[in-house]
Amino acid sequence: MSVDETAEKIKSMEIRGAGRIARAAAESLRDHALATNAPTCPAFKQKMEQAADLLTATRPTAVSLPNAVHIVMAGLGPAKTVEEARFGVVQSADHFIQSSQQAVEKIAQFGARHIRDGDTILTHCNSEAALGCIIEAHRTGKEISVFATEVRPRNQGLITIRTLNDAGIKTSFIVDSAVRSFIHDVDLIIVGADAVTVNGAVVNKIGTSQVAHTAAEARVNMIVAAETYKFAPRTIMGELIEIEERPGSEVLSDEIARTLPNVTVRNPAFDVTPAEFVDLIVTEAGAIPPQMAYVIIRDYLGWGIEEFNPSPVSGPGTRC
Ligand code: RUB
Repeated sequence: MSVDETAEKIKSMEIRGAGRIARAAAESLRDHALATNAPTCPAFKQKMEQAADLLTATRPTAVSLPNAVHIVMAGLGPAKTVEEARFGVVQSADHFIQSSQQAVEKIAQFGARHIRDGDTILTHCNSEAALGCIIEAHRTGKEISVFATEVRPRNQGLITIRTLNDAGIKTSFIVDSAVRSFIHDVDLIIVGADAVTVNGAVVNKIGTSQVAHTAAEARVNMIVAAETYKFAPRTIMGELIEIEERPGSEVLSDEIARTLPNVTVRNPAFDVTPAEFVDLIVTEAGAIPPQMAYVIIRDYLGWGIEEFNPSPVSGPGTRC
C-alpha cells in the first residue's frame, strides 16, 4: 500500500488501534523504500523522511506511531549507497513488524496469568493486546466472562464483541455509562494503551479514566496491556501527549448541529488515567507497576532522550 493510502486509512480510522497503526506505518515505509528510486543516498533519505513525516502526522496520540517510524527509519543507519539504505529500512521494518506481533503474543501469555478461573473481566474499546490476554485465559481452560463497553462515538466495542463471540467467550455488551452499575459484578479490568508516559499515566480511549475511577472506588484491579513501543520517550523531557480531538460530526450529525447554533460538540478521542489507578502494566518484557515506566523508556527506547541533544554525526537515522 502506498504511503498516501496508508496515511488516509489511519486518519479515517480504517486502520486503527495503536499496535495496528504502528505495524501499518512500518509496512508502508518498507514498501516505500522498495518502490523509491533516488540518484543519491541523501536524496533517498529525504524521500523516506517525507514519507515518515506524512505517516507520523496522521494521528497525534498513539505514541506507537512515531516510535515505529523512528525504529524503522533508524535502519537508514550509516548507509553509503541507496541500496544499503533501502536494505536497512526493509530490514528494520520487517524486524519491527515481527517483534510487534511477538510482543502481543507474549503480553497475552503474561496477562492471562493474572486472570483467575471464574473471573469476569471488563474491557473498554478494542485493544488487541487486552483481548489477547482474555482470549489466552479462555484458551487455557479458564471459565471467564466479559463485560464490553459500546465505546461512543465510534463503537469500537462492536469489534470487541465480535472477536469475543468468535472466541466463544460469554460477553455482556453495555453502554459506556453502565460501567458503574455493573462494577460489582467485575473482578478485573483489562484495557490497552495508546501511550504510557514517564510517570506511568496511561493514555487510552476516551472513557478509560472513568472506568479506572469507578474500578478504584469499587476496589477492582485494573491492568493495562501495552507493548514497550507504547511508552513515550519524550515525556522524560517534559513533552506532553497530545490528545486528538476528532470532528463533532462523529457525535452529532451536522444536520442536527446546524439547528443548535449555541451548541459546540467536543469530541476528544482519548483521556489520561493517572498511575495510581493502574495496578499493573503488562508488557512483553514482563509486568511492571506503572511507576516503573521510566525503566522501560530508558532500557527499550533510550534514543528518545538522545534526540534532545543530537550529535551532528551520530544517532539513529541521522546519517546516510
Ligand atoms: C484505540 C484504543 C486502544 C489502544 C490499544 O483507539 O484506544 O485501546 O489503541 O489498542 P482508536 P491495541 O480506535 O481511536 O484507534 O492494543 O490494539 O494497540
